Amino acid sequence: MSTAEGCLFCRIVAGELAADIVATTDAAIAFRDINPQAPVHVLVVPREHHVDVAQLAASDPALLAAVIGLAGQVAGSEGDGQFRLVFNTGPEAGQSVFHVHAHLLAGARLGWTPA
Ligand code: D5M
Repeated sequence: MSTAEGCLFCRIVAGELAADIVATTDAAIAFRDINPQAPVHVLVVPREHHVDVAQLAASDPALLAAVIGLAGQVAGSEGDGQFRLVFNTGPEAGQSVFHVHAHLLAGARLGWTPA
């Protein structure tokens, strides 16, 4: 399994840092965002280190599908199955942790004002 030294989410995956974990699979884990932007705000993270969604899609599309599948599962267990997924990709898009993660947002009627 590929990990990156000093990566915050690799440390959560490894159990070195605490997180509010809501679901796990062999491929990915889901935990609550520390700074929630919606009633349900869960991060879905592949266990293996990949920098962003574009790199993950290019190198392991099945793993990306596993991340999205877990997000759908959590959306069903945390709410009514309606949800938004956001992959911030690059600093200008708001990415601050460079281990790919899907933001699963749900639990309310969501606005649409990214800029
Ligand atoms: O999203 C990175 C997200 O990660 C941001 O919404 C805060 C969240 N975050 C940072 N540290 C933690 C811990 N320790 N637990 C849970 N959530 C965390 P980005 O799209 O990269 O800006």
